[in-house]
Amino acid sequence: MTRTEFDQKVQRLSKDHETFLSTKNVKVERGNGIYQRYVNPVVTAAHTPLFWRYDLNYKTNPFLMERISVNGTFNSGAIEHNGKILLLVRVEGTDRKSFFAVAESQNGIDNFRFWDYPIQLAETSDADINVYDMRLVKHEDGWIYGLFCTERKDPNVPRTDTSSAIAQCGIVRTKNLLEWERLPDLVTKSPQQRNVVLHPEFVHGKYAFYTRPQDGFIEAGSGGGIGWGLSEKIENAVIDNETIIDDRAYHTIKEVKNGLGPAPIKTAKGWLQLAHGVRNTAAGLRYVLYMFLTDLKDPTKVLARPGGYFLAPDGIERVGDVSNVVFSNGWVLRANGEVLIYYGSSDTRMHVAVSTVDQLLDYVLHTPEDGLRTGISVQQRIQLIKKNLELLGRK
Ligand code: M1P
Repeated sequence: MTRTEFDQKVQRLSKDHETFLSTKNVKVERGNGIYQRYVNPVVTAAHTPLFWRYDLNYKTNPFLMERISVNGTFNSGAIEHNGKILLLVRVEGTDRKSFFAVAESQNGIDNFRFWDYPIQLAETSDADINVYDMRLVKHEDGWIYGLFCTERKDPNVPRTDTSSAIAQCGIVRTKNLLEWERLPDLVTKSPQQRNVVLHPEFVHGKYAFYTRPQDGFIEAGSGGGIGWGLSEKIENAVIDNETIIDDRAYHTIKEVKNGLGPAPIKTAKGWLQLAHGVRNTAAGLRYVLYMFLTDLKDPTKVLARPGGYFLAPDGIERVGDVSNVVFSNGWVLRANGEVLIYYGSSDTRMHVAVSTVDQLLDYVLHTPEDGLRTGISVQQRIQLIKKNLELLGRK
């Protein structure tokens, strides 16, 4: 490639990238009345800046190759900050390492653009091998916290086992999303912790955490379920007692495991909770999202548990690096009551679904609970059919 051809190709790449970033997102035509999906993913690997991937110098990259490619952009924390919607994206390189980077949009639906630099996370004395799935929460103590999974190789397995890892909860805090202070990792009695979320308010004057204790890195074992624990401090957070507030259960959408999504949203009727549930199938694990409502004063008390899934992989969402997965660790409540629900699909890309607090409360309060057996499911449906047929003048 000549210098001129190189320059022309860079110009073309930049122009195409700009066109791609400014593409307007449109609503999926038919919805389910609970939320509104959008046609395009909101953040993909192709949204990352060209200068993150290409060496743009003709002398050192005469073939204009992508030098350090990006594999996926998914499982993002979310926050409204200074009137903008910010996603704290899990960006994964082709080397399998994830890192965090902020992508910003005015409306939260399209036009997400990454800030120039990813976050340079400080390490503890035990360096993270991989980090992912940050939950952002504005706590009533005035800080914005980021709780994420930090993964390190399990030192207690035979040398030949090159896969076993230990997952724990890392904690950072910031006021501006630019400078981050790393705090010591959360200490609990569980050998594995993923999907840890900080409750936005003090409970009994303490920091309150949603946890997900597990025996193994993949297998819940004797652990599992969404747990809850209190810590006196956040600077050296320790949970002595963990209780399970939402367990996994046989023949449900959370048969194998579950975990809380983003920090809950406070409403007049309780804390709206979004979580993921996992079951095993012949095609592998299937991850779906589900919701429940907890008591305002006692967030460990579940007030409503709609049965079944709230959102499952659909269309393109079904396919990716880890197929048949939807996972959410970020949502934003806007001043007008709108809720922007961000979810990653198949560990590859980010999407948005839009709802309102009123719709979500209606959903959690009026969807029948899982009766845990077919007979009850049929009765629930027959009740609905009868009511409707009476309304339609048919018996
Ligand atoms: O690959 C699916 C998901 O697996 C993990 O979730 P969980 O801890 O509930 O099994 C996480 O690694 C998550 O990032 C990933 O999307």
